[in-house]
Amino acid sequence: PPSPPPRIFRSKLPDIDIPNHLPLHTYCFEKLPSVSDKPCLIVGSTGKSYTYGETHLICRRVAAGLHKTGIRKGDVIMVLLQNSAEFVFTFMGASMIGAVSTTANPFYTSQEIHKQVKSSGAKLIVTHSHYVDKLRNLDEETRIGEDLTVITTEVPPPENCLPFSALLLADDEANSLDVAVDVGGDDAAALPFSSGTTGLPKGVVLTHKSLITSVAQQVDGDNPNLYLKSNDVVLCVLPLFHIYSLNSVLLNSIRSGATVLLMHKFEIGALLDLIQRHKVTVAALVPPLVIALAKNPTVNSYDLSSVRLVLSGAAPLGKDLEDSLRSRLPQAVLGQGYGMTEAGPVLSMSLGFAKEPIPSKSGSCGTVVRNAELKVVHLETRLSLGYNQTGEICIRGQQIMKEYLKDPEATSATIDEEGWLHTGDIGYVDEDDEIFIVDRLKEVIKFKGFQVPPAELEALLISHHSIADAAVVPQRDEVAGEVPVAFVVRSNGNVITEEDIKEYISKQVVFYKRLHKVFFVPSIPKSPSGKILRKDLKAKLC
Ligand code: AYL
Repeated sequence: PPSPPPRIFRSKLPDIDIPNHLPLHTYCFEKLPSVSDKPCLIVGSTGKSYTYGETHLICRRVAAGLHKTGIRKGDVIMVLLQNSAEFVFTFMGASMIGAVSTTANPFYTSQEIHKQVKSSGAKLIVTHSHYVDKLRNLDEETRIGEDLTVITTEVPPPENCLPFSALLLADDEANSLDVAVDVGGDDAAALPFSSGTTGLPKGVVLTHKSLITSVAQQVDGDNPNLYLKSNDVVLCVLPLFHIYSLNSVLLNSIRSGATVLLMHKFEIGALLDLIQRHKVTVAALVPPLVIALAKNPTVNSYDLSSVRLVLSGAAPLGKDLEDSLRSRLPQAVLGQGYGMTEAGPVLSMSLGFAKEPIPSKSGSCGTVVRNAELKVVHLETRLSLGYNQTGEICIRGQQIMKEYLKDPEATSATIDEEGWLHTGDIGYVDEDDEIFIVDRLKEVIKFKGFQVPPAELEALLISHHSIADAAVVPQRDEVAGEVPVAFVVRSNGNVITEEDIKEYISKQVVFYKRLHKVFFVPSIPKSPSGKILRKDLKAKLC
């Protein structure tokens, strides 16, 4: 019999017209004339601020500068920066000439950076001077200053690198260049990396259209789902190289004419001081930062009464934690956003943040964003389910990624012929249309909201001559949410120890991918097709 029509969940807010034919920067700076003199960026560590007018002008100068170094439409540049004004100038400047920014964690090891440079095809990297050593000898073919342009934000730049000021062409040059490129719509704007539902990190092609749609779904319309005002001061402590902060903090704020307070790293004292000093009104956090705000005793010595809205996302936020933060910040609306890099990224958000708010329950991820469709499908039958029935969450709309870069197979395993993106998350929608995530079907491990792809660690483990087979799975952790642990089969006669293995991995990966435990086993349980039975391994941890 023909399958019944899917049960589709929609926002309670009406659809709106989204000008997603525009280039991203044009859309974000659309209200420039009315906010030109208002602060756009404040650098937390120095207090330096840039008005909207200044920010836009510097972005244009950087656009012209990138063009002068040979970057053209469709070229990829890597933004390897901590949160800084230069991050914003580079990302927006690249957009203006149709270049694509691949963002990466500056704490990555040389090896991790190398993989992303190769896979993205980046021709230019903007970074801090002290990370340049990690870029030297990426491989024999990639020489700094020859095959790869490296720009540093500090002066003087290290050998063969250029200073950021080299990008800042004079105003008249920037104006005359008027890099008349035709960009927007289906052209790529951002290329974050994500392992998605399985395997190694892949480039996620987010177009001008997808990013504009996502931002509009959050902050546009007469009754925006996330109501940001031009007098808001939005805390930007989450790293901009991750799509959560890039989209929901930076792009949303610029579109709304709000002020972005940049913090280059998290430190509780500095954070509290900045919130108090700059009267932060909106804070985007991840659960470990919610824990810090809810539990750290120093919080009581600061005046945080300016905070009116706290958004948590990227990992599950327990009801108890949400409730304890609520008692610390009674004046603020707390709620969650649920996103996935591939989904553009936001799938749902609390309507408690709307201009005309509808409160959401503790533990809920809010309601699907407007101009999008969400369904929950049965894990075996793939049929779509109704209220309160648990299954895989799927999303459809113009905000989702175009594709995985140069990986049609992974793309079609994630987005089906009808345009539904399969998240690999397990959840349900309750009778008030609120979304609850209860589990994860996909293999990715989330350490404080950062992705740890097991396949990446397994490949490293298996490359060791003393290891015959390996599997990496998440273990629950009070603070980080999850930490990676490994099951390892030693190869014949080898006596490699847990410490040897941990050290072997930690030399090659960023801190949050480090193994917390190694268990030696005689074999890795696998399905007849060779897939690791992760559930069985996870069960051993309880
Ligand atoms: P990625 N609750 C539970 N799990 C979550 C949540 C949440 N609120 N948000 C994200 N996840 C998990 O690609 C989920 O498994 O993007 C999802 O598939 O690094 C995975 O994290 C995606 O991880 C926002 C709010 C963006 C959140 C985001 C998340 C981006 C994380 C914009 O406003």
